[in-house]
Amino acid sequence: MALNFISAQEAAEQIKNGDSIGFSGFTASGTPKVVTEALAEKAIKEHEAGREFKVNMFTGASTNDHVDGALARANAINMRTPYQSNADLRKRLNVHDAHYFDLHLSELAQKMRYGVFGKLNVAIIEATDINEEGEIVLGTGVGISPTIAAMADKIIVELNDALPKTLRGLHDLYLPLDPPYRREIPIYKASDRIGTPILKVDPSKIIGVVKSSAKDGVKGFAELDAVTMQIGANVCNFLLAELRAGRIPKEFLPMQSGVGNVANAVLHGLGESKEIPQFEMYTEVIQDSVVDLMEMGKCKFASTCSLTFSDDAMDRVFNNMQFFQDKIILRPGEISNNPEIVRRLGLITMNTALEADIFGNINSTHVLGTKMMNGIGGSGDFTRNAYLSVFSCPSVTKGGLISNVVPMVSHLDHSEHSVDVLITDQGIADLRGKDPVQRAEAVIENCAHPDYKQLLWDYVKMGKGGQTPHTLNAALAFHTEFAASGDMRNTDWSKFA
Ligand code: 0RQ
Repeated sequence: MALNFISAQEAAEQIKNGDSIGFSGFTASGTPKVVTEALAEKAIKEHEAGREFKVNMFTGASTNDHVDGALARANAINMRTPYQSNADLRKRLNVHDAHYFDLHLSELAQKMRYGVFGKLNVAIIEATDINEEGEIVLGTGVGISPTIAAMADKIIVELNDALPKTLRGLHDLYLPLDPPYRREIPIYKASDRIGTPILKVDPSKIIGVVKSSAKDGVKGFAELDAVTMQIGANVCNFLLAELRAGRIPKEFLPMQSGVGNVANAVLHGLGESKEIPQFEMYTEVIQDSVVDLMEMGKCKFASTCSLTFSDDAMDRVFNNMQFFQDKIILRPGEISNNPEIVRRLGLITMNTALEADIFGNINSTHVLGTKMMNGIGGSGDFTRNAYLSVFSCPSVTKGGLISNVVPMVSHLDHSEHSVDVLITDQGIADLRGKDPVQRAEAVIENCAHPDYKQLLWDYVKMGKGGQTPHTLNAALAFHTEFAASGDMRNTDWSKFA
């Protein structure tokens, strides 16, 4: 069957109000770029004509502005899962214009296959290459592509000529059998290949191929500031101490690292350190710093779900595919984030908190307890199953008006049971083997900003006993004080005595 090239508008015309759509990609990488812009225009016209037009959206992780941004601005999103990081969508979901639930990324594909979220009408898949037999070479991110390609009634392919044909061979696509038939996923080291490099879809489901030329458009990193650099240095020093103590074997262990400036600073620090041996990554996202680490020979292999590189770093990789080809594997999110493999490989995981409490609980998602920032993403998949789970964040934010170390987190994503170490610009709190009061001491002394240390100690001392000495009517006083006066430092415990 010959490929049917259509315009983005023609593709959008095939999508109906209420449809459920699955998208390829993970972060901006490998995510479609043109059909959703046309879909957003269609939604706006439908709304102007007084008709309802909203769709349900399933993705690997966050997307790009062409997807979440355009559709959020058009108010065309009914349901959205599992993760987003777009400012316009954030506004919509915090007022319930869009019904968003964040979900551990590794769980989405299987839940979709079991039918938890109903039928999938359309899959929109970015491709580097496609042939008439329905063999697709995916782009720079995989996400839930194998599952949505198998489930959707119709498939729209965005064939992107900005992607080099040499991407062929980088992907390793594997769909596990669903329970009760699942066997072990046979990955025993980060570089094991277990699947196929090509996504095979039923060609009769492909309703059209839309041409595109847009790059992923991932932004480069801000210059590292003093706080970020200090956090990065603290994480490196901690890992070095663990290595010297033999708690990390001399061969090192594979690492997962979240996204953002802190993660970038940590990886940069590891690259600088002579004592850290060559290491592998088993992670969901690799950023620019990993390109540097590979070029300098420090990172010998990365298994990931996406290449979240700035355009400059992507060009460096695309222009030197011979070098990178055998150092990177791109896997589906349900494999890159798979708890079984994370536990088997003994990962060191490094993720970011919005706030941590003195007992080691982490809030990564809800600003001041109510407003969704992004979502839990893959942080729970990795943290809960890690050999060594590290969380980091600055000790304060908004110039010190907010302490990121609080008596009790205002929303819980990662509990004290899953968090081994907390690291801020102030220092390192190793929480392993400590009871709640010992953890509180480590967190307050080592991680809290000096402006907040006494307040936090006074909170602990106010407790009337129990294993975890909370004072329940005061536990969220930092947050209520910020709401009242705009400065957590004004918290007055005498009100609660
Ligand atoms: O506000 O935007 O107004 O400046 O929150 O904070 O310090 O810039 O942090 O960009 O590294 O993101 C946890 C959100 C951190 C991210 C989170 C305010 C602060 C700023 C952002 P502004 P920073 P980052 C891999 C694994 C969950 C998913 C995950 C995340 C804004 O890392 O989404 O880990 N993690 N996935 O001022 C109120 C506080 C605050 C606060 C910070 N305590 N109270 N506001 N802010 N702390 C990736 C994937 O899963 C794909």
